[in-house]
Amino acid sequence: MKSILSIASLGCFLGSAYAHTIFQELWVNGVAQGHKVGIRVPSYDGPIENVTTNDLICNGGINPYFQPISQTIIDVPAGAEVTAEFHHTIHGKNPGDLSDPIDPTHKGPLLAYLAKVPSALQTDVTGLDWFKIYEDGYGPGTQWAVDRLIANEGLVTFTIPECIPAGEYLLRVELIALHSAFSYPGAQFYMSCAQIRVTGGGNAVPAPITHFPGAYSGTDPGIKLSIYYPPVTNYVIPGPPVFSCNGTAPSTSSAVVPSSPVSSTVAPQPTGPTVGQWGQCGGIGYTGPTTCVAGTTCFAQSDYVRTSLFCFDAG
Ligand SMILES: *[C@@H]1O[C@H](CO)[C@@H](O)[C@H](O)[C@H]1NC(C)=O
Ligand SMILES: *[C@@H]1O[C@H](CO)[C@@H](O)[C@H](O)[C@H]1NC(C)=O
Ligand SMILES: [Cu+2]
Repeated sequence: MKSILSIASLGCFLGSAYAHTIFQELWVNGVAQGHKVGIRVPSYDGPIENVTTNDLICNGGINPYFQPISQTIIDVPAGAEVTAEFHHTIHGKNPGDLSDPIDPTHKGPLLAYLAKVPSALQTDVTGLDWFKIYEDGYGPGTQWAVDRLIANEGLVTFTIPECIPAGEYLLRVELIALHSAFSYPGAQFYMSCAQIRVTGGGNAVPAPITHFPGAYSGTDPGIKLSIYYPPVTNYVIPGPPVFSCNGTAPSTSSAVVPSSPVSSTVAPQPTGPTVGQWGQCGGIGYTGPTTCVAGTTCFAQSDYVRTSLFCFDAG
């Protein structure tokens, strides 16, 4: 029960309840469009964890939409810079909340997709043709996209391609938290869809097209992985490559997937001390041993205990 005491010492974090996040405001060329305006925001900040459910499209299923759903469509000139603003709860920025915009353990990538729609206000979001317009994963160094989001106080900025046809679109901005992604389900998907009207534009046919659900699988290397051990060296962002008006450019993160030569020799075993069951094996500021004793896995047991990792039973 010693482990319980060490967990209890994290009490200052336990009080912040769930440490999730919501994309809840859109900026266009540096101008904020209003809190919850033009975005289908869930009223609860919990994650979607099932990659085959329709809730993965625009949220709002198990996390019912804030009511009334905004009937605003945000005008966005093609080629504009847009900024998605994330916060821990639907109530917006809270500088006193250590988990705003998201708890720092919730490391992972940020992605954005567009789908052209007859009406950005249509309620049915199934069966749409999505293309990816932005992704940010891991690196340089050990920085995740989420680390950059936190440093930017919840803001992530990217460009709406200047060549896409004018018209109404849903803009799906997504954060994937990987702190529990060592098994599936485990990765946490946080997304909202903004309702936009692209003006100007061109006549490009965006590609490749993907679908939600369908874009992700529970076995994708970017969805089922341990981000703690072995250290991540080459994170593969899930989903298709990013569409670019210059032609589809390979993602910087996924371009260098090693063709892992299979060796018949036994993989080198990590050296150094082994952490016993329930022992601490990682977390913010932790510098001790990270190898768990056989039969246990290093992870944060729940969102209540997010800032330290312990060797829990692998099963
Ligand atoms: C995931 O969603 C699909 C589609 O709604 C459903 O059939 C399946 O049971 C869900 N899986 C879990 C583990 O909830
Ligand atoms: C596309 O072209 C623009 C303008 O030349 C350039 O700034 C941008 O970096 C290019 N993007 C890619 C992905 O090659
Ligand atoms: Cu969370």
